[in-house]
Amino acid sequence: MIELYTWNTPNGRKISVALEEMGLPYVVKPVDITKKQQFEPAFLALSPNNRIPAILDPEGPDGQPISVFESGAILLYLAEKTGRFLPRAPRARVAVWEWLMWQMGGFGPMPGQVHHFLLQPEGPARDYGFARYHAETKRLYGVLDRRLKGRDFVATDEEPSIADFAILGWAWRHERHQVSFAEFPEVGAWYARMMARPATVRGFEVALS
Ligand SMILES: N[C@@H](CCC(=O)N[C@@H](CS)C(=O)NCC(=O)O)C(=O)O
Repeated sequence: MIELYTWNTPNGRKISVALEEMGLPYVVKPVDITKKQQFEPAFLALSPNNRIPAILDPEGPDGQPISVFESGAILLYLAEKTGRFLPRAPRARVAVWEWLMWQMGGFGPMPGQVHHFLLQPEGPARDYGFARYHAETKRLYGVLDRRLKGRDFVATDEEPSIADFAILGWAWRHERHQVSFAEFPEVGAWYARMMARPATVRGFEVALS
């Protein structure tokens, strides 16, 4: 069974959602990042960047165990393993890569900075950091909103892809980074569509901490 090393965060939720959607059996191994467990040698052996999530698949390529860190790499690995949520047709496949990389490079790091600055003591440094990253986060929501116009899913037509799972993990925290779906109605409709999927709901409900 796949071991999922994780915590209850947006990047962690991407993988529990994907595992549930793919119907893969897994066991959660909580890594309490509030207690610095991500720096313990056993975890660093799986995830040298001391970040969750990571997985250990006892039945990797050639039937041998493999560990994977970085949520985008994990999503690609699981999609390749199962043949699900990553189309084979080249154009559709490239669209999934694009939106997965868009999430990994921006729609995660930017709202993550908003969360960081909101926890700082009040003052000019907090105000500057919040204004900068909140504006960039809202710009990204605007990009997503325009992309979703006339589409059910971010990169694919018939069913969601791993790009939807990746983006959903962060959209799940929209209130925390102070973004209202009233301003981004296409994102709000997509979010409701994704959250109506029983497997996705299970991915958000499973205890990760
Ligand atoms: N690019 C990484 C980011 C992972 C990441 O930032 N994880 C956070 C929780 S969401 C973490 O483990 N933080 C612990 C730390 O900063 O030491 C991925 O997508 O997997």
